[in-house]
Amino acid sequence: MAKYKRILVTGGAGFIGANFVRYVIEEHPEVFVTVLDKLTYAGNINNLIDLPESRFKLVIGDIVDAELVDQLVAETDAIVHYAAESHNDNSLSDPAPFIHTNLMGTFNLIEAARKHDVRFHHVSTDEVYGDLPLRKDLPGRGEGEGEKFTPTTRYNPSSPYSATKAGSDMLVKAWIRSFGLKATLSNTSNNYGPYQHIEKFIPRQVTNVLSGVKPKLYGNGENVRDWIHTYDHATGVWAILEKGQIGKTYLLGANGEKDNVTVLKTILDQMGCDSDYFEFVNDRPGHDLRYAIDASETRRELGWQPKYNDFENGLAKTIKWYEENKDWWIQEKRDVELKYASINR
Ligand code: NAD
Ligand code: TDX
Repeated sequence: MAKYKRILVTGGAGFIGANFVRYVIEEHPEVFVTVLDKLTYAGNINNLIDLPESRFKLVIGDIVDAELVDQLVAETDAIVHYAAESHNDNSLSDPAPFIHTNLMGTFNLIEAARKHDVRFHHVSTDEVYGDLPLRKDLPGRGEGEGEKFTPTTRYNPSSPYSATKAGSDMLVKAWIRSFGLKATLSNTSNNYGPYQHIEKFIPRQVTNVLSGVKPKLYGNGENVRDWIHTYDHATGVWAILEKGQIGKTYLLGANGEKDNVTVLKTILDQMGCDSDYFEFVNDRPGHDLRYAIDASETRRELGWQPKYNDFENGLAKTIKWYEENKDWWIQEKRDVELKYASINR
């Protein structure tokens, strides 16, 4: 039986939030989910439209709206906070919405959680730790070695996005210590899977191929990301909500380190394209080199295990989803690419 029967999920119409809502509705029949989502460009009502009305409600609104948040938190047992401005490139061209949502929004939610003494889970990113050196740059280090992020790694964010996520983590940590907020945090590596906005790396390249456009690789393609399937992120957050220790930070990752050029060549291979069917474009300013998560403590303590341990298999399913759900992304494709073209990326 689930510990919390009424859950408020912020950002539940976005990529990871919607996958979490779908997981809860499928796997935990006793739970009722309320989604609070502003439906920004990244939120999509179609991510939830097929879910049963008896199990969930969508409230369209801003997490910065104190009155609305207070009202919703008063009638909930736990909050899982996904809502955020989430794209690094956008944070470089216009940081203001990141300050609004990631900082002011989180502040507003933890104030309401404190007032109503409600359990709070804060969803964050490994980007708060900054980046790690590429393995090849480490003298004497080979494949499978090199430092990874742990829950005690010093915060060192690089972009406006990651700085606001770091700030939101700090707010939650301060509210835990100073006000006894019943909160946990999770810092997770790069997610992939269905319903991811086509501005992000994997869906952008898959939909480029499907649109007859060459995929675009930033810089030299050597940057490394540590991929986890969004389903595994959902089960990890659920395990923390149910069994996590109040006040603690948990790292979620699936040992999925790959450099961008390798991921792209796997996509090209799986989609039947030549391995050189892509172009290098301008690099992202301040582009983090490498992320890598050490999730061993989370696995040990909570007994959580990712299901998608075979990245190629998870990627193939993800590609198939974009192939089968063209209606979901096709209308936005032109605008997303025009925006990238304006910054030569
Ligand atoms: P996303 O951009 O796909 O979705 C964000 C959702 O939040 C959208 O539905 C949007 O409408 C909503 N939202 C934005 N501003 C809002 C506001 N002011 N009020 C209410 N709703 C608002 O993002 P995502 O990739 O699903 O990321 C979700 C969370 O997970 C974020 O907190 C992000 O920092 C974190 N995270 C993401 C990744 C990743 O790889 N994408 C990895 C680790 C952590
Ligand atoms: O067209 C592209 N070409 C390219 O080479 C795009 C969009 C990206 N890239 C590179 C940049 C990164 O090295 O691919 C890598 C992944 O890029 P993104 O999908 O933009 O993700 P990233 O910047 O790593 O951040 C993601 O993971 C951590 C999420 O967007 C964040 O919300 C999360 O916190």
